Amino acid sequence: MLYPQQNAARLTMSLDGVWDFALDHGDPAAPSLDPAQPLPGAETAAVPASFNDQKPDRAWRDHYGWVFYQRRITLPRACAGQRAVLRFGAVTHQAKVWLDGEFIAEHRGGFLPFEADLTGRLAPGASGLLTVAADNRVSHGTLPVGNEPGQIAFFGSDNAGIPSVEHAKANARPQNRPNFDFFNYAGIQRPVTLYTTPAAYIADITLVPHCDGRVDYRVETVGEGEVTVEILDPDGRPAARAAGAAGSVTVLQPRLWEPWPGTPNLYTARVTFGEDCYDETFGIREVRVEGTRLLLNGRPVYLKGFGKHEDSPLHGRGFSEVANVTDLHYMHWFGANALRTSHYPYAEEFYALCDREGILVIDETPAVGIGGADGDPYKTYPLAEHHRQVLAEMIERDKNHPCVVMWSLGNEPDLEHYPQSAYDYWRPLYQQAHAQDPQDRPVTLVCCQNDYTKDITTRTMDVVCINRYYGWYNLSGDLDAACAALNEELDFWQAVGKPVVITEYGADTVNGLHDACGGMFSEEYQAEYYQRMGEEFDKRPFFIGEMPWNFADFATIQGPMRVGGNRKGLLTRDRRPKLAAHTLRRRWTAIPNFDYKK
Ligand code: GCB
Repeated sequence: MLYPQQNAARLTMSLDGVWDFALDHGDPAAPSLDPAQPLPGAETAAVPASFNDQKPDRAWRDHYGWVFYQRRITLPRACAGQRAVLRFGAVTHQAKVWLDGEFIAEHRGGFLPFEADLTGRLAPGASGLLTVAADNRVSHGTLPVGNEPGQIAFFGSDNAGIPSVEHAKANARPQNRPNFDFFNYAGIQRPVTLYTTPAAYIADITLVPHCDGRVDYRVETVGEGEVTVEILDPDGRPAARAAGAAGSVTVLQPRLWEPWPGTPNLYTARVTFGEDCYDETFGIREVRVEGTRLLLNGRPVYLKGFGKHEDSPLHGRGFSEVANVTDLHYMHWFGANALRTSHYPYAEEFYALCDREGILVIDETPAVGIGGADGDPYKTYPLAEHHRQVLAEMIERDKNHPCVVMWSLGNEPDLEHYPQSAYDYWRPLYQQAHAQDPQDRPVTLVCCQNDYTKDITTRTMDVVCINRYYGWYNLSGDLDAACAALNEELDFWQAVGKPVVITEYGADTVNGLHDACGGMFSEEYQAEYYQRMGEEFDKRPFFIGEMPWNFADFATIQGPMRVGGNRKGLLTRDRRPKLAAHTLRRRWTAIPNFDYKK
């Protein structure tokens, strides 16, 4: 799916701004306000953003079910003869859209884009009433997963004996019970755009670059016309040309895309088709796994970076370009080169930024929270089809980004209690990712701290990604014991013979809390924790990446272990470094991207 682009053939009109807004207090089974009428008692909400924090009111913050957004839109007369499309970057978690009361689109999954074709529905020069309903409910049938109403569930607490945030809310008023540790922000969280294309148009572009300069391409079109493709080099100079909807072009002396502080060289495929044109940016780079190494452009790369969230004050999970740019500049400050889009696909604009800033991305589906206290989730949760859909949509959306070097099928599902069921569920998703991705990137699944000897799924991934909290949720405060347990586990993975990345490890840290003895929650503990863990990672050649949890403090559901959210950030939520940020910065600025582990 192409990102909306303003160019010589296409017009983009932002619909972001202040919209009318109303909570729907009706039965959440279906939206109950009349989409053809002005919203009764409408308030205001900014788009894009999560609605939850935009008013100091528990009714907004803790709402359960549908909310409505509304505004008028106009298609300029200048768009006559063009195709007009309405595009939502993401509406969380489920959306229904009406124009003048006519139902025009719906979408499940709160972190991926969808469109509605307005051609013929909205005449050039006319305006209409656009109404969007968004449902924030999470359940066994959504990704991310929520606990069902009435069900007693303790998030994480039954999982290998790790105590975590308590979410037992059975028999309480209808409310979301997320089975995940981030605030269930919702609403129109990403940009809304009205864009045009010529009537015959370019529908999609697929690019598969190779380090020898060959670029395989495929252009999907609708209508009559001829396709041409011109490749522009990173300086904007013509580098190769081809005609036809599919084929190969070769760039001489290709300038490869490399992570920061190398040069993330970006080429452009300038595609024309009749009246239409589109510039797709790409990088020439290859990624593959060989033995216990992850090879980028044929060289063993070491991942230094973070598990993150889309989370910032005021915006909630809403798209914030300034937060994204600031975060990537902080990544450079840390000497980091990688991140995981924990625990959902991020806004498209973020990947474009990572392409440009040279950040390696593990791109994750919103499959978090599969498992709990109530039996085999793979037999009882109605998820498989939806999971296939979001994986397909994510790969479709992100397939051309050079920054994306791995797909993550999900985060911390139950892999231990029903090992065969788990394998049977995840295997087809692994195969789907490989079959669907034109660049055939490595595929992983991020596994929870568990009895790794029982888990038969993680070891079948291309890269083993482990979340481990030795020294925090277990062996709390005892870093000697934590290092010993980590080493015991690493012996196990060494025998498996795959590359291993630690995709989460960390310690909640209250900024400003100091302790001469380095007790838990203090800045000293966090700093010592990362120092000690790093020393252990360095002893293992197959250990090819470290991603502290988390880049910054972030909002969560309320719980006895969350003091104003999850405090494992290396930065505070308003992006100020804690003591350990300097520890990591010293470590990472001394670790090269390539050949750190041979
Ligand atoms: C995890 C989860 C992450 C949590 C983290 C924690 O394992 O993947 O979503 O936030 O632990 O801090 O408990």
